[in-house]
Parts: sequence; C-alpha cells; structure tokens
Amino acid sequence: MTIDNHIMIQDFDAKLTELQHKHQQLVSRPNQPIEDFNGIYQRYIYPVLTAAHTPLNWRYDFNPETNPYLMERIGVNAVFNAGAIKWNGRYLMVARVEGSDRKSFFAMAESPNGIDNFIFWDYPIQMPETENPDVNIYDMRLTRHEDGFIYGLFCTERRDPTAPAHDQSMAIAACGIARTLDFVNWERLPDLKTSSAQQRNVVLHPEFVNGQYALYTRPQDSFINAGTGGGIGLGLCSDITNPVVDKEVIIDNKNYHTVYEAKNGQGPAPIKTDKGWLHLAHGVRNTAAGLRYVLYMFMTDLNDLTKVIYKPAGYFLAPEGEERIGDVSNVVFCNGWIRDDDDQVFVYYASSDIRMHVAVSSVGQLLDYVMNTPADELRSASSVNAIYKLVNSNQQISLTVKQS
Ligand code: M1P
Repeated sequence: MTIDNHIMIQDFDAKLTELQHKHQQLVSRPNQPIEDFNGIYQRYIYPVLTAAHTPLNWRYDFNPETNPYLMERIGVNAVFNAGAIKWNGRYLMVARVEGSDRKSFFAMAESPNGIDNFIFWDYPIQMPETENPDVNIYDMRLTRHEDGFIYGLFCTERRDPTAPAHDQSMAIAACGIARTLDFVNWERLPDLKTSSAQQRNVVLHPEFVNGQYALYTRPQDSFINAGTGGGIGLGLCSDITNPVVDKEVIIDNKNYHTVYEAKNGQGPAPIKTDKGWLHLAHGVRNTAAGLRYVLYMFMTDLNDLTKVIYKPAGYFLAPEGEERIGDVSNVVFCNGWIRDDDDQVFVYYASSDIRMHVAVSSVGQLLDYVMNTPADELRSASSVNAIYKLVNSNQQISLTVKQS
C-alpha cells in the first residue's frame, strides 16, 4: 500500500465513523411534545421518519476500494405516506420510500414507543408483482382483517398504454393488493377491478360485511383529477383473491366551499368504537398557490357503513411550520394510525410528500371531537351563528361562576 492510499483509507474510515455516528444520533433522538396543545391531539417536535433515517448501507458503498470518496451511491429523496400497525408489541410503519430516481417502494420501520426511535428493517420490501409489472408503488394502508391476514392495499401506477409518445406523463392509478403474516413475505393478489377508470386511496375495512370484503374506494376519471368520480366510495367484494367491486356507493362526497372541494380520500382503515366507526381522511381544495391537502374526520354507523352520522366542520389537522414545505408543499396526508391497548391513538401523518410525523390522541378525545364539533353548515352566516352559540353559552357559565 502506498502512503497516499494509506492516508486515503484512514480518511475514509474517519468519514464513515462520523457518518455512522450522526445517523445513530438522528435515529435515537428522543422526541418531545410541542408546547401548543389544542385538546384534540398532541403534535411532536421532530419528524419520526425522514430520508436521512434510511439505513446508510442502503445508500453507501462501505468498501474503500470501490468507493474511495465515500460517495452516496443510491439517493433517497423522501420517506412519507406510511401505513401503520402495532405488531408483537412494536409500533410498525410501512413507509413509502422514494428514491432520488423518483421510484417509490415500501420499507418497514419499527419503534418501541410509537413516537421516536423508529429504525428501518434491514431490507426494503420486495413486493411480488402481477403479470402487469408496477412502475411505481406507494401509499399502503394496512388492515388486520378478521379473515386472519394483514392486508396492504396500495396504489400501483403504470404508464397509460394509450398515451402518445410525446406525452410521457399520462398514467393509470390502480389498487394493488398484497397480504402477509410477517411483513417480510407478501402474497400479491390481482389488482382490484372496479367500473372506474382509475382508483387511488383504496382501503380494506377490517370486518366482513354481509359475509363479503368491504373496500373504501376513490373513483377518479384521470390520474390527478377525480373529475366526475371522486368522493369516498364503499363497495363489496365476495372473493379477495379475485377482487372485483361491481358497485360503489359514495359515502362522503366532494362539496362546494369545503376543505374537500376538489377531491378527498379515505386515510387508514377506520377505528371501531361503541359509538361508530371513526374515519380519518384527506380533503383537497385548489388555491392560487396550488392544491392544499388537509386531514378531516367523520364517523359512520356501526350497522350501516354507508351512513355518515357525525362530521365536524373543516379540518382536523393542517400543515404547520416546516410541514408546509416539501416536494409537494402545503400537504398533510395520513394513511396510518394505531389504536393502542390503552386507547391512545398514534396518528402518523406525512407533510408535503417528504417526511413523517406523529400526533397522539385517544379514542375518547377523537370521539368527543367528532361528535361535539359543530358540523359545516356551508355558509359564512352559519359559521358566525355557531360562534354566537358558543359565546352565549360561555357567558352563561361565567355568570354562574360569578354568582356562586
Ligand atoms: O401529493 C399529495 C398526494 O397526492 C395524491 O393523493 P390524491 O390521490 O388524493 O390526490 C397521492 O399521490 C399521494 O401519494 C400524495 O401524497
């Protein structure tokens, strides 16, 4: 070995040690609640997963002979839109990892407490394919179904076969379905067939309905715009190994002058409570600065999944601070939440298509929020009336307190 080589290898070792140290510090950093609290949920200071959390050995060649400059060989651009589940006492996310080549894939990360110390498993998921290979896969919703399997429903995107050569962005979004018992081995089932041209944000309901699988859908005419489709639909399918939904009933539609005016989509699988099914969804409206994505909630009837029985006005969670900035700015998106044994609820949401965060609430708080927040009466005057009602009732309370 020449002296130059020796120095280079020493330098390489020092750089690698530094890189590993910084990575370890990042992934083990304790998270803390932010100071502000709205009574509904608690946000946390640090994102729970980012591109920088991905393992160094997915990105760097550690061999000084083949990578003397210790270059990053495979870039990761973002980690977002993760499904979530509690499994064997650990808090698991199945994250959408997007490479610098724009391809998304899935990777498991786990934490002992749900709010920090999320560590990726050694390898990303090798998702089996159908006879029609996926170009891009993303946004998996996990459902522990009463049939015994854990299902992952996700978007599979392929180039539109009718696209002319000059148009390299026309795409078709469809629902891919896979199931697993261990999150390592996945059985891929055929893609969902519906009467809609495209589908995204499809989610499997955890229970059978009339002996059939029930799926929340989001029919859409084209890749970006919901068009004449849109709204959160519900459809039944008798055989998940040959998944066909013949009829979709729209249970929660787009609506003029709301936060879900342009389109919406079911978030994670709903949570069952004794009052009804709690749903978290995203709503999209258009602005001069582009699309704005926020999260909203509603509740459906325990005996009739198509019946929305409560729906608070406006958004549940909207992008704040650094959450507003990213590859697709002004976006929050959620496709994973975990209801813990003590009824705490961990809401895993992504901001601006770049990073993952957690907000912690409870079934009690979410029920109170959904059942007691005034509904959207769809006009400014009604919003003012709702404030009058609250102020008047608060004045009564102040009077009572003064008199006692
Ligand atoms: O860029 C924001 C989101 O856009 C899409 O959601 P939707 O189909 O509701 O418009 C998805 O591509 C999602 O991944 C992305 O976060």
